[in-house]
Amino acid sequence: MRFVDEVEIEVTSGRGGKGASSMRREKYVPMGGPDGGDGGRGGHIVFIADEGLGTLMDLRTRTQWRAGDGEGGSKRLMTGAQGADLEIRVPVGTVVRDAEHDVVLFELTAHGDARIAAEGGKGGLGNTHFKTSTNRAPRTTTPGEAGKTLRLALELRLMADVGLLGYPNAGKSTLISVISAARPRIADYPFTTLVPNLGVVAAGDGAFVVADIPGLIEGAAEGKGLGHQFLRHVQRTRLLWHVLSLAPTEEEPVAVRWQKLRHELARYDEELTQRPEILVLSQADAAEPEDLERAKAELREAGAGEPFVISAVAGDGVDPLVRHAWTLLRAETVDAPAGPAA
Ligand SMILES: Nc1nc2c(ncn2[C@@H]2O[C@H](COP(=O)(O)OP(=O)(O)OP(=O)(O)O)[C@@H](O)[C@H]2O)c(=O)[nH]1
Ligand SMILES: [Mg+2]
Repeated sequence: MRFVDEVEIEVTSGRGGKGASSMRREKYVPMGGPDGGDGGRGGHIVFIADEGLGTLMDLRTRTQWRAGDGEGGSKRLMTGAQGADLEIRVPVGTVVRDAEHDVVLFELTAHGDARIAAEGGKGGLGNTHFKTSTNRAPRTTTPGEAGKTLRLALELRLMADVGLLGYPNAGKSTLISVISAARPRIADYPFTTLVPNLGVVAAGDGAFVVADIPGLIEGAAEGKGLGHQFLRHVQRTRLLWHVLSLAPTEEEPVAVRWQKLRHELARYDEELTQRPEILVLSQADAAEPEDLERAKAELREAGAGEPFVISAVAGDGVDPLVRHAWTLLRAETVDAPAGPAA
């Protein structure tokens, strides 16, 4: 599965207006000479990065885009009006590719970045340009240049804000399935999730993206289980949710599992252990109250943070977890780390 949002559109820049053919006519000026103005240029197709947009979804409903045509020139050297540029707003991080020739044209990397994908055709020349010593009254003009039509593939690499970590069966996929529209496979055997899933979680007046990856086990660095290979998907996340199950079937104490998984993280990338981490005690409905208290005490003793306690199945504790993540992400107290693309 690729974490990209992709859409193909066709754009056409505006045609240039044609040059005018006109002779100056004024009282007492018998041979006024040519005064036909140039045509206006056609409108450009412009892409603008807008941080208010998170996906390319809006572009799916419209596949043809046209900028305005330039107007023809007129007498008295009047240049025709420019065709209106067409602005297409896209999320920051959108890569624009010429789909026909499969070349990247540009990438919009910051809010407000604007790039022209297709220039409008040049306006034609009015007859004034063709005046020579031997031809003082030319009628020649040129038409405006045609607009350009391009097939463009827009690509946006979705970046997850939150990375889900945990042992197999911790309940990661169940959690993402109750907070987003993602429908990953869920089952009571380890390694149900074989490829990462992304879920978009609505929160407050916005949304954030959560990446669910296959469970990790001790020895992942040596390739045990599915190994580390999917951790690269959480490298660019800003926040980690470390999910620890309270189910009585877990053999090891919660704090031991916490430490082992942190150790595996460090072996993959030390920097990941510095990432803000939210502990999530899951499957609380399956635990006795004293087991929950013991788990919390263990984590405290091990120096872990205060956990959020949830039951994804019952829906308990999930909203506060989502709200908390949103507050952190929103406040940008957690910075986007640099790192290889997820
Ligand atoms: N009782 C209870 N069971 C849960 C809860 N959340 C998940 N489970 C069960 O735990 C098992 C594992 O859930 P998954 O969501 O597949 O776990 P995972 O962490 O994605 O597992 P892997 O993909 O194998 O790493 C399933 O049988 C779920 O039904 C919960 O809140 N309460
Ligand atoms: Mg799973």
